[in-house]
Amino acid sequence: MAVYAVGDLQGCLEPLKCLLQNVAFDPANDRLWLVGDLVNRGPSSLETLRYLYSIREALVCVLGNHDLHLLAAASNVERLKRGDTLREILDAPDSAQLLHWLRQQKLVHYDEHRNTVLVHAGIPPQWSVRKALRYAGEVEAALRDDNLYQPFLDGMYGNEPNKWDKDLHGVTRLRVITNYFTRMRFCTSDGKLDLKGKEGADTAPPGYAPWFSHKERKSRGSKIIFGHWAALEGRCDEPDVFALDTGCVWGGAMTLLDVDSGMRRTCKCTDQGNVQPPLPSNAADFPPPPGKR
Ligand SMILES: [Mn+2]
Repeated sequence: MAVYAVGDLQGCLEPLKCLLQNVAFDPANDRLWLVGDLVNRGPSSLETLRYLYSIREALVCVLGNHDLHLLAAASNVERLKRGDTLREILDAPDSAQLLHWLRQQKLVHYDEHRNTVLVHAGIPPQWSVRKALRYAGEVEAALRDDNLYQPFLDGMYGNEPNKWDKDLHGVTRLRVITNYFTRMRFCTSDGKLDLKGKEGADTAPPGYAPWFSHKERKSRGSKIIFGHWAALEGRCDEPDVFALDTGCVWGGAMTLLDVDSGMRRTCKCTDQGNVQPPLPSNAADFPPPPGKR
């Protein structure tokens, strides 16, 4: 059994299929871990979700901000924004089934045997993996609970409070937890969030740093696989932290990581929505072919 992790799909189904074909992925034996942002902005959000549902027994998914945005839009908490490609999901005859499945997914997954964490944005420096799992569980329970679901979505949006406090309660508490796991890039060493910056790791505001680079980070010692931060272009200086969002939907590539060997592969969206032929395993190190950028 092989375990593969793939970066943000954002409704790009063809490069995902290219990658899975490339490694001869077998849903009956292998496992596919997804870092979230399964849908939105890309050309095939509905077909992506349907495909994932069809292989759901082989998947481990964590939710990203775009997945939560879809749930919020479906519950009339948020309107669709310009550039969103979620309408086709909301209008689909199997919408309820797909959204119900999405609600059952986690915010943080931990593989004990591999000592490896899967999360969309990251783990804040002040939390151990154990604590992160406990707090993620609070949001996961709210997503699954018919009584808590709507109040959670109603209160989910907002940048405040910008820092964790264990005495927070209700939807305010769930909002901070959700922001850490699905939106964080820069924060202070004690977990104060800056949710504005989206550029590269060297663009942190004074006093802030990428969540993974704080010396005091309590999740050190475990491997962490994450997405969300396309401006990193898949690069992260921390040896046990794996950045997988390589901006497929923005004209970059989709990245697959063999979790046990560390081997990476990429497939790229082309302008026609087609896919390049399979690339060698170290393809991320090769420059793009002429005329593709
Ligand atoms: Mn994201």
